[in-house]
Amino acid sequence: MIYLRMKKKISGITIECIRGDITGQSDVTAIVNAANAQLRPGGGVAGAIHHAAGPGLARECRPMAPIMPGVSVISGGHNLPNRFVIHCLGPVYGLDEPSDVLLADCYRNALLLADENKIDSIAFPAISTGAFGYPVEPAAEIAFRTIMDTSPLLKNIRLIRMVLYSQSDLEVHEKALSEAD
Ligand code: AR6
Repeated sequence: MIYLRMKKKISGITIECIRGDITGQSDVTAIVNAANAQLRPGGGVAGAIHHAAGPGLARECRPMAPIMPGVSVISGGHNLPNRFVIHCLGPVYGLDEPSDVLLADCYRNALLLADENKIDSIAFPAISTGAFGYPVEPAAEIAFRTIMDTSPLLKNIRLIRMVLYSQSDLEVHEKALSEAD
């Protein structure tokens, strides 16, 4: 089967979706962590990132915690193949309100922080759609709408990748990306 990677270009920035593991994105400068407020390892994406990065990541993050929903902070990549990790606290669906605004804040703040740090390429997981319970369809629409709206402000980022863990999440995101403008 020939697999075509879903891509779109806006303001000179390539936006794409792939199926994969966020810790396996060795060709991007920064990966985004779907963090907890304490910036501790935890499960899901955060567990995988801290496991791959090693204990130095949690040590570096400790003084920056706690963070509020929608906020992003930056650290080094430690043993990851990426130079930086941007840690975002997504909203817990139905608890941190307004969830849609807070989820959009995550994507916007992560992109602006990356751009300030002269990062050229960044990979995101589907923030809040795991343990935090955000339904994947609206989360995908918010992610791409915010990425599209923020892209014209970015001076350094040239690649934005969404990394989806399951085939069904990939399909939902491909549809949302094709419909976003
Ligand atoms: N690579 C890419 N995507 C992944 C990976 C991976 N290695 N592992 C899971 N996903 P979650 P949240 C998908 O729960 O909802 C943690 O315990 C997963 O299928 O990691 O923001 C933290 O400590 C889902 O679609 O993040 C926090 O307490 C998406 O990534 C809390 O969970 C996000 O799932 C954060 O919850």
